Amino acid sequence: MTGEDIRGVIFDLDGVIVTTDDCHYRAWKRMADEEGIYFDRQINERLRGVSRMESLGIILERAQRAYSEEEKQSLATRKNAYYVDLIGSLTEADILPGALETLRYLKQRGIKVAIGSSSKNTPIILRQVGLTDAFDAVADGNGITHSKPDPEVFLLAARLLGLPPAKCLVVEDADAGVEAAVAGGMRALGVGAAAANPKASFHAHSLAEADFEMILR
Ligand code: B16
Ligand code: MG
Repeated sequence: MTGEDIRGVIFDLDGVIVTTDDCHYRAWKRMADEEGIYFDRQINERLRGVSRMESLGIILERAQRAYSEEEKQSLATRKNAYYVDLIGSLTEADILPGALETLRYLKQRGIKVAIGSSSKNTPIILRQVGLTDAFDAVADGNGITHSKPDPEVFLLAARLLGLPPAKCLVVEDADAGVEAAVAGGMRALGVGAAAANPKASFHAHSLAEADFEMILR
């Protein structure tokens, strides 16, 4: 399948444009340690692209007791405070290799670019790394009810770009995100942890290695 009719590229944020994945891990780890809940990097892999409350649900699978809804809200709020503190130190240096070059290349070819992220902290992250004005549209966790693998965030991004889903390519590092793209009728480029996802139409180790000339041919 070629990408000759791709008119817009929707980028996932965490793990594709910026290295916030380690901040998520450290914030969840601190909260889990304080609660005496076992949590490691392998479990953390299951949280990629998944919303904050759904991520908490996965972490609580290892809890020794049941938590009430109120307690769950409070744990999620605590984790987010740790996370917001950590992302306060992000700078342009945390933009992943190849991201800026890719954005420049796509703009030059007249391709529209958007963010499609599950994160409610998307505006803070974009501001921290100096990319607030780099996208034609931003769809994030603040504008949706269902997170990946539901296609809602990508369908919103496509609508904001004024493009039908079939003309959009999604770049994702999470299996849940690749599934969301396909469910929304879009093609996906799998990178990082999703580089081997068979549901993606294109694959690359990272954005730095993605061949957009080939993808858009
Ligand atoms: P927040 P993405 C996702 O971002 C992260 O991969 C996931 O780990 C996180 O739980 C989710 O955002 C929600 O983030 O707590 O900041 O709202 O990969 O969709 O850009
Ligand atoms: Mg991601």
